Amino acid sequence: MSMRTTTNQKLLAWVQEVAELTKPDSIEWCDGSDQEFDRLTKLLITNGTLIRLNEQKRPNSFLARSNPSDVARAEDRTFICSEREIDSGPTNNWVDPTEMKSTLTGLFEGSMRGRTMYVIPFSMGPLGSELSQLGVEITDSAYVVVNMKSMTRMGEQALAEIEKEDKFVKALHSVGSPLLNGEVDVPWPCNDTKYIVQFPESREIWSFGSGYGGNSLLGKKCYALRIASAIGRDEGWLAEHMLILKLTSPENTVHHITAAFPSACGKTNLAMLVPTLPNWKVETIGDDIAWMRAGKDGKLRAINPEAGFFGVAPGTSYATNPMAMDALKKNVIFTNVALTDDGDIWWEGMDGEPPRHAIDWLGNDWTPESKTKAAHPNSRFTVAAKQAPCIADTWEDPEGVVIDAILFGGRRATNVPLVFESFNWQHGVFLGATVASETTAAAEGAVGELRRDPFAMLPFCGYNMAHYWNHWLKMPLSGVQLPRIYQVNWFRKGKKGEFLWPGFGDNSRVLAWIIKRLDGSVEADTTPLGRIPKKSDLDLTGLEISDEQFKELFEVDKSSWLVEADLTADYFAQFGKELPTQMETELTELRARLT
Ligand code: TSX
Ligand code: MN
Repeated sequence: MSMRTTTNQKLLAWVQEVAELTKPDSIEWCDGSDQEFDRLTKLLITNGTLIRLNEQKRPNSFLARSNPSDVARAEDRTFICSEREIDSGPTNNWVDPTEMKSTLTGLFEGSMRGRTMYVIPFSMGPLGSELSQLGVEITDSAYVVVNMKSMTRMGEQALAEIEKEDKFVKALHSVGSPLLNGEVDVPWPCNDTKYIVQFPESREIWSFGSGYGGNSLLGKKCYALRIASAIGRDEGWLAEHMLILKLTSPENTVHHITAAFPSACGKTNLAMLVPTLPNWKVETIGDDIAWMRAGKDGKLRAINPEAGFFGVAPGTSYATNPMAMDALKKNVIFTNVALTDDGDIWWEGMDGEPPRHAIDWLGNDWTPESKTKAAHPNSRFTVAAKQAPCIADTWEDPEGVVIDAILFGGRRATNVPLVFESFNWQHGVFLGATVASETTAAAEGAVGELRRDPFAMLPFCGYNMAHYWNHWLKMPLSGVQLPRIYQVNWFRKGKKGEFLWPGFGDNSRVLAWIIKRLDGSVEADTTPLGRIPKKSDLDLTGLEISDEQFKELFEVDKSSWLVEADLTADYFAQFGKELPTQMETELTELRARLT
């Protein structure tokens, strides 16, 4: 066990302050070593939190089953506590920071009794990179510690950086389940009262009551998106909910693309794409978050602040994402997937036949005849990015990679073409601001309704969404060389409800067209929405896509787009006078192009 503490007075004082408030039995400073990981996984197995998987089939891998009430991020319990309510904005929950601190102090009072308090120094981004940011998570969950080892650069070296820089984000987490009077622990401690709170001005995170994912691995959504977006606003850079991929053409030209998609659009699949176009190659820089700023060369450069993938398991297969499947062969923590009789894991959508029998995510017997799902739909894998065979050798470049194009996409059965190019930066920002998915199940609201997810940042923007759009609109003023912006839609359907585009590896055809546009080697056709490919420029070799199908894929129905423009006006209205006038201008110009 590491006995090191720190020479950093700020950190030492904060750890002491938190310990006095939360009253843990003991304090451990995490060093991020393999020995620490082994010790904590053994402890978690003893406690029933983790099950060790079959060492032959899935070496050094584990299954956790959460409390059934703690299976996802808690958006209605997520708060942006800025000093002024207007700086949180209409799409975030807001409480006055002083009031919230007082509520949280009450909840954290004695919340770690009977538990160990872990101090996790971490770096978001490669250690020592000028684009990276430091943090310390204090948590009473050993499950959080072992997940943070894959998801961030944590431990000894991060602590050394913190001591050098004397600057870090304070991220405090408690499952909110003290063990009083020698009470025995449960496998997944949590609390029905949950608070996921960001203080953007003081750059602090307080999370209470949940052990799951983005609620508890505070480097990810809370820091790398909510807090970092506020830092980026103040410092002139971008913290985005975007994958980063490296694309190499048959001629060996290299481009980098970032892409923002709402959930359930297959972001990780795109980040790890295996192109069907011969001799094209996609390599992964990141699958979820991009931090972007002007490099010394004046180009927009991006890093992936994370060190691992926390991916949705169901639907991941050799058919949809072979690279992810190969990354998951060893050293994985699975949460809420099914356990097979041979000590391996299974989830819906995996290749081949379902197992004849399994233990489902609730710990109950399951067979293919069961009416329930074996794996929770939001079940996850946690794995180090370096294990993916498709990881780019430049993924940890401290300078970041030059971004050539930005993609926005949603899940749209209607209206939105397979791909189109924005006319300019401002128009591209309008595309990002209006991104939506069409609801597909009654549970999501009326079927076919537009659910807006601007920049895929709706639950992740640490300040007023309208101010965030303004921040994007101001980017050209910095003089940075900006990428072109595209909208894509893999999900358009034909009249019979069939997908018009094969998607997956064939999306490389769309990426290849984008590269031709960037190189200036092809003209495009202009529509009211933006610029679309000429049929001869989109490489459809080997696909059976008729002229009729192509037309349907790219059709712009003016009357339904005028209806959509009205919906956009309604959606913009909630931002009141904070809405940048450029967004009004773009909507007016769209309507003019449609009439
Ligand atoms: O991830 C997806 N991508 C991006 C891949 C790089 N999915 C899965 C979304 C849920 C996470 C897709 N689903 C994509 C896609 O491009 N496209 C579709 C829709 C689709 C589904 C199945 C088929 C075609 C399209 N075809 C057959 O089933 C044979
Ligand atoms: Mn995400």
